[in-house]
Amino acid sequence: MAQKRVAAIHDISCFGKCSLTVALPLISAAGIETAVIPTAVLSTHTGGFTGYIFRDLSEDIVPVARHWKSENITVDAVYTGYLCSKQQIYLVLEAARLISRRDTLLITDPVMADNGKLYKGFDRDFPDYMLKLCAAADIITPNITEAALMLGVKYMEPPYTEDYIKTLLEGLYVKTHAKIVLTGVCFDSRRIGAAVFDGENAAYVFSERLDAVYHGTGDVFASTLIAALLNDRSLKAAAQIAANFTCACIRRTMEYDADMRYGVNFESQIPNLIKYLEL
Ligand code: PXL
Repeated sequence: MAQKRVAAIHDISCFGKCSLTVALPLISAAGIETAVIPTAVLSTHTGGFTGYIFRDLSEDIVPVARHWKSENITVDAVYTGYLCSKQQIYLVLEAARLISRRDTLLITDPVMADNGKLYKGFDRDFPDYMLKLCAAADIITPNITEAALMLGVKYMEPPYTEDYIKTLLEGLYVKTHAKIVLTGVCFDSRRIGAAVFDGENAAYVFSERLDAVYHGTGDVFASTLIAALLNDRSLKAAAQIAANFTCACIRRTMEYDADMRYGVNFESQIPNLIKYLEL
């Protein structure tokens, strides 16, 4: 069988493991070719560093895809993450269209917010635009904040009720018709994980809830989910692998005095990812 290929469309944050510097090693380690379309280059991500330099690559997004198309290069999945402007939403939709076949999956992580707040640099109406991209996607992986912002529903602090989680899942399904993997779901202080919704049934996957927060764990989760999906796991099984792997990365990082802005030590856990995937 031919090797599967993903196009990862995110920024490159040169320091502070997230977006492409997470997606590329993790998906590649799982045996999947990972082509990239960088949306911007930043000296660091925007979460806690000051004075970062930023180069917008918007004008190259569609030409890269057009070139691939002229070379008959298509992909099995398009994985979109952090996008830095409303205009990039439209550019990414066009790029995805150019490099997709009928069976290509569009997986959108609507990276823009956490802990009830939009990330630095986004206008208040950015979630309305991200919702358009989610409506074109087959699978979306919002966290609770992103789901609440796209729906205009009040953000709640954890622990959650199952009613609140179902309101988010059903609301997003009505607006996107995508399968949903909602992250950051927790009903008690011991476990955290994700809700998986296909429009009919909600299933939950959990791992241990650890008392530490690091940047980029959403990208670790989504990249691992895609790595598992393209290795023929069901969405629920892929979400369980992603939850376990993300937890293992956090646990390893907690062993030393790590700066939360620097991201997690996922490199040490790559052998475990390969084991979870039975590669
Ligand atoms: O991990 C998400 C992310 C990706 N890229 C950039 C970011 C963030 C979150 O803050 O700033 C540039």
